Amino acid sequence: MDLKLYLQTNQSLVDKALSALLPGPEEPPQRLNQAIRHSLLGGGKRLRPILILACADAVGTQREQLLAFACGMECLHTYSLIHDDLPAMDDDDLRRGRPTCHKQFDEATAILAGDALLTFAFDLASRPIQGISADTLLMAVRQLAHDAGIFGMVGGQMMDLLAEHRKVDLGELRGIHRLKTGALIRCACECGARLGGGTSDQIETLKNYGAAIGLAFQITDDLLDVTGDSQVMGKATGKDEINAKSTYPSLMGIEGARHLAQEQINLALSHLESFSSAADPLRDLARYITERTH
Ligand code: GRG
Repeated sequence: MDLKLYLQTNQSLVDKALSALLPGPEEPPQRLNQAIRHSLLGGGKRLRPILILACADAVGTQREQLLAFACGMECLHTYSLIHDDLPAMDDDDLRRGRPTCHKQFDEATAILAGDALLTFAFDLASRPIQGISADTLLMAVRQLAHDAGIFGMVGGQMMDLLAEHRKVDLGELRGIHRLKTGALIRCACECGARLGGGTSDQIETLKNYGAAIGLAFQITDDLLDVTGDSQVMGKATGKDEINAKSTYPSLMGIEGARHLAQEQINLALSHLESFSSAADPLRDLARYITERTH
């Protein structure tokens, strides 16, 4: 399988759907809609929506039906990036190779763009899906709310902020990232499998696959902050060291962190053993997680 082509095709599928689902840039309030489009349509790997589609494919469904839900997941992810970039949090100037939302517009607009994307995410995620019962859809929407909020990403972000300028051990670091980064990636896999009509065994297995790649993704993110090229990544690098942040490379060394990431990829691949070649994109995506350069 040509993963580059697979990613390009699916990124463009998600990009087109997002652009069509969002209010246009000239629709009022124009400033809000332009800020949303600036952040949402300005690049991004679209990993989470692609995982939703790939997990649905692995259990066998009409993936087009899941596009609105997948776009909702990307809206939610983008809201988290906009808010994370604000001066009160990471205070970043560059995201996805463009000025961050508050730099391009202003802080109030960026806060509102994030809020609007968070709520629009649930508008999109709760749209009816042909062949999927309202109960099943409700379970997926509830999962998304759970993993995005107190018990997932937002909770993890709070723990991460509280851990700044203090050395944390590997156990605590893993706990933080299981929520901050891992919850949404795991949720994408679980929801893709559920809305794709998977059996409860398949849903559980793909959730475990998601947990493993989620950890590998965060470790790679930490590694890229040390070894990555800010030009290629479209954002600042070297920030963890400046902020004296505990990361996988700072706690285990670069080689130790690479080894742990590889272990998680192997674990993820082992979760796919019972799946047919329909899960090949998931196998390639797992490998891509640690090989990516941005
Ligand atoms: C502000 C509620 C709130 C949460 C923020 C996701 C997050 C929590 C912060 C982002 C900071 C960060 C660098 C986290 C590490 C992993 C991560 C989520 C990276 C960005 O995701 P990618 O690489 O980004 O999928 P693209 O731009 O490709 O979508």
